[in-house]
Amino acid sequence: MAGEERCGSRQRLFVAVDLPDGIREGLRAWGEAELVDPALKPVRAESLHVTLVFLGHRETAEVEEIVDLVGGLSAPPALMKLEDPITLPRRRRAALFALPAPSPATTDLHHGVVEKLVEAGLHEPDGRDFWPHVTVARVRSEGRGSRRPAGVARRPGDLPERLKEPFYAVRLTLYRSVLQPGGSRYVPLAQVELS
Ligand code: 2AM
Repeated sequence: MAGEERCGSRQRLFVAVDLPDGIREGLRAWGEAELVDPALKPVRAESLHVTLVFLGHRETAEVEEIVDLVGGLSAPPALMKLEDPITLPRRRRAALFALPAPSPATTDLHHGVVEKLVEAGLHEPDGRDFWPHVTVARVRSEGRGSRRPAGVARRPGDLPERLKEPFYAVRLTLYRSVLQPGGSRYVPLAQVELS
């Protein structure tokens, strides 16, 4: 994905809420059946997450401070649920497929983490509303010099009811995004259990 690579010595960071293993496994099985259109690049099961705060590219000294701050956070488990896939952007050709993940607890957690990062001078919010979601696939570009997303003929079907039951997210992780052949890998730099 564009912009995933390291910029000089800087690292691309984000804080995420991890999904329980059972949910990731369910989404992997659903994705194997539904994210099959050749235009789709499914997100690997181990990389599925809800982005809590996107931090962009950061210098090494800042990365250390962010690791310390995130490692010292505490919060209760966040109740959330997943909804059927939607496409973004809404009015143009789909560039990604995501599962909305409505969760007041995760929204509270987002505001709390943002506040702590801002207080520490480690983050400037972009002013956009927080929208909890799980990106399950991105769409390849049409190719031949065009960056427009390719058309998706076989759109993913709905989630099974089992995957729409509420569940608790139990971990918060600071990730570094590293571009590798075959897609970005997310390397955990700090992790806290929500308890
Ligand atoms: P997405 O799931 O909506 O694509 C790592 O790239 C994570 O950071 C992804 O989950 C991605 O969210 C999120 N991300 C990437 N660029 C972002 C941006 N400019 N603003 C907010 N989140 C971003």
